[in-house]
Formats: sequence, C-alpha cells, structure tokens
Amino acid sequence: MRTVTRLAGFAVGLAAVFGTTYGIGRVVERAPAVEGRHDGGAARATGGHDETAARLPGGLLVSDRGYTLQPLDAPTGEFAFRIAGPDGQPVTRYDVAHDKQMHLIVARRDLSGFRHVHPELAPDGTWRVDTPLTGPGQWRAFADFAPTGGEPLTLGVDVTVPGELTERPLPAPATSTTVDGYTVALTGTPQPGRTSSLTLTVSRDGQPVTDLEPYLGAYGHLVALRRGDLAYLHVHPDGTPGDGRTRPGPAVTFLAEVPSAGSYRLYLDFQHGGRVHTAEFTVVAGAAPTADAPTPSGPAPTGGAGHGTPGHGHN
Ligand SMILES: [Cu+2]
Repeated sequence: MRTVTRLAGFAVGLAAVFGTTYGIGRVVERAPAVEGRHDGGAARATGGHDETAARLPGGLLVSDRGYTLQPLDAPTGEFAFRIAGPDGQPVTRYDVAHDKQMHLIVARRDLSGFRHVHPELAPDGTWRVDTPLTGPGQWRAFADFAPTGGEPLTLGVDVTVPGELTERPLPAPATSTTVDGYTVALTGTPQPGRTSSLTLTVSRDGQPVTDLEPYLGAYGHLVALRRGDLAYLHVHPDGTPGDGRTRPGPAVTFLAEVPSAGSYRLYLDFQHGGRVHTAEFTVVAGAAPTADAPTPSGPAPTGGAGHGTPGHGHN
C-alpha cells in the first residue's frame, strides 16, 4: 500500500501535469482582477510569460509563472492550502478581485459536485475552508487569485476522496434547468475561438425574477469547465450592478470565449433571497459532437447542494 498524504482526512494525489501534452487552446483571459473593474471579460494582452503557459486555459497547471498551489495537511472537515511564490515562500498578500482575495472552486472529475467557496487567509499564508469536497472521487481544486504585484492566475490540483465512487454521466445538453425552486434558461452557444454571448434568465413559479442581488459585485458568476481536462474558464457578466444599464434580472448576460470545440459544464452562481444558488448546464461548443459528446441518457442537472451555506461570508 502506497503512502498517502493526509488532507482533511482524505488522500491527496497530485496531478501529473508535468510532461503531459494538453491540446493548446487559444488564449483565454479572465477579466482583469482589479477591484471594482468589471469589463465583461474583454480580452487583455498577456505578453512576457512563458509562451506555452500563457496560451493555456486556466486551472490546468499546479504551478505557473513561479506560483505553486500546495495542499496542506488539515484536520478532518477542513481543506487547507497555500500558494508558494517565486521565492518559495507562502504568498501572504493578494489583490481583491470580485470582492475576495481567493476564490476556490472544486468539482469532481466527472463534473459533478461543483462548489465555489472563499477560504480564510491566516497571517502565515495558509488558506483554510470547511471542506467543500462532498463525496468520494477524483476532485479538481482550482485556486483563482491575484498575488499582489503579480498577474491573476488559476492553479489547479487533483484531490482524491476515497470511498465508493459512482461515476455520474455528464447530463445531456439542455437549455433549461432548475435549482432550489428557480428555473434558469440558457440562450446562446459558445463558439470556439470567438466571443459568444450567453444569456441566463431566472424565473420562479413562472414569474421572472427581477430583484437578483449582487453577489461578488455582479448579478451572476459563471464558471465553465471543459470535459476531459477540466480547463477552467471564469466568465464575467456583460454589465455590473449600478452601471446604469444592467438590471437585476431576470436576464444575466455573459461574454464567453471557449478555447476549443467540445463539451463544457457551465455553473451559474446567482444570489436571491439572501442565498447563493448554482444552476448547471451542459453545452457543446463547436460543430458536430464527437465521441466526447455527453451521454444522452444522463440525468437532469441539479444544483450544487449546500451552496450558500452560512459562513460563505459575502457582504
Ligand atoms: Cu469566489
């Protein structure tokens, strides 16, 4: 039996990212991570980085541009990690982006179990959060952050939760889903290599929801994960609360650019009634579905259980 590192009571496996050949996608830039600046995810020049890494979507690397995501031993029920900087020391200073210094996203490799949480930073650079890993399987944890003085980054690491694993087929593409009593409709299809408009429309009991609440400075946050390698795309709304043109629902529009054809799982976080809800969709970008297409017989998508629990900590 091999030795495993204990993490929150779980065995941790680091992804063998080095030496792996990923399909090189187009540059996909997240929105500038500057507090109070939300420009709808407009493309922004990178330049100056290692070219291969700069052309990869986010979340595929555990170490990039000198920064490394390091899971730490933690008590059962907690997930802990730090970011080692170019000098090898834990990073302790971060810029605030979308109201937070650190966004931690987790999803199982089968694209189920998505959660988006905000760990607490200790003075020594350790980030801790009540474990968001809600069941056995291979999980991917994404740390989305901007070190002070550095560029925004999303690093990813694999985390294994032992136990009986029931692999869930990817739900079939759909243009409507329900979560916590809300119905969310999706219009628009992402097209590889170009900016596509995606609009999500929220209703409840047949009535449009027109009083969405700002969550992390926006009426919605959209994360897309690519099937196969969980490339991470954080897509931001076209418009922000208080800009004089963006209404609090029922529609929230995003500008998305996906790096390749293929299947993606979309996760929309929105806040209403003081709680955060997560609506999930499968979409297929590009032309004809291939062997990578979703399983047609998959169950209807459901929302992320337990999202918006106390302690999520948004103002
Ligand atoms: Cu976040």
